[in-house]
Amino acid sequence: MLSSFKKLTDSLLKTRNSLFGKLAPLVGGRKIDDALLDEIEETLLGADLGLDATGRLIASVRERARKENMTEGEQVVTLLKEEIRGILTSADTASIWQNEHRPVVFLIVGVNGSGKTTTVGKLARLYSAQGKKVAIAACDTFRAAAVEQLQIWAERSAVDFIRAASGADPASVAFEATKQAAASGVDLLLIDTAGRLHTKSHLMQELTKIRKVIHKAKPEAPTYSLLVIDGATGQNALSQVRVFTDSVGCDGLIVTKLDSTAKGGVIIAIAEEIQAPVRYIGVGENIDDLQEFDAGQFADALLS
Ligand SMILES: Nc1nc2c(ncn2[C@@H]2O[C@H](COP(=O)(O)OP(=O)(O)O)[C@@H](O)[C@H]2O)c(=O)[nH]1
Ligand SMILES: [Mg+2]
Repeated sequence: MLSSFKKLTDSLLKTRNSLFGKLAPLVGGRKIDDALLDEIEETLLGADLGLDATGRLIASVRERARKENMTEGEQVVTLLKEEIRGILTSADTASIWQNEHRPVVFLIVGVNGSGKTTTVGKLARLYSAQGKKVAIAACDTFRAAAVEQLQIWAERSAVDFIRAASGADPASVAFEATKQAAASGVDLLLIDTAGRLHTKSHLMQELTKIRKVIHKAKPEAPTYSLLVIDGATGQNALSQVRVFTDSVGCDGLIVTKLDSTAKGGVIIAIAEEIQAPVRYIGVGENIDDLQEFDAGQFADALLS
């Protein structure tokens, strides 16, 4: 089996190519000057680091190069590595389990196709393998196929599956699922929801309602709204986070499909501009391809 770091490094290949694959030839044999910094800035923006993080990185590189009397272009790469490590922070996801109340509820939200259902399946595997009693509930009640897709994931990890009659109101499914999970000693209840465009306000209100009824069903249950973002979304990720945060709150992000995009640098933009931490990352389509986000490992994988 691949080590998780090797898996991460492999999955970030495209992003590494768009970032360090471009930086290395750029700085080779050059002196650090305004022209070089401008070109580096363009490369960072092109790798989806976003305006804020890019601005901050270029400013610190300029400042440190001056203070530390650096003149050689190659030295910029080392500086950037250190500064990017400074921007990324790890969430203390392990502390979720320190709350003694059960079930812990993960409400999985996001736009269509971002990877919610797949991520629910992966989370079920991750935590059932750690000995936790996991249940999955399907609040994506619009499509029968969506419920079946989820049931298959539940079977793969042999976890409980709480299903609703098709066409049932998503909030009532969430309410019943939370009650059932609490009554049957479930440690982790994963609630999958239908994809929704963050621009459709009635759908966003439905999420607010789902969050409310979970609280009503079990007020002490530690509940986390986790927003799933397709890593290939690039800068649009930031506006998705803002809108979802307004309706349902955002206690963490899950960035998926890092294995198939060159835009993984968006995690740096997110870390710079967004309060909510990245908690998990998707690094492939298989059930084991989910990792707890580790900022140090990510920076190392990205920049090596
Ligand atoms: N390569 C890759 N594909 C992923 C990942 N996560 C999800 N997918 C794929 O993205 C597509 C949509 O996933 P799905 O979970 O149905 O999205 P949902 O509409 O948000 O529930 C599927 O084809 C998944 O296999 C990932 O981390 N890496
Ligand atoms: Mg789905």
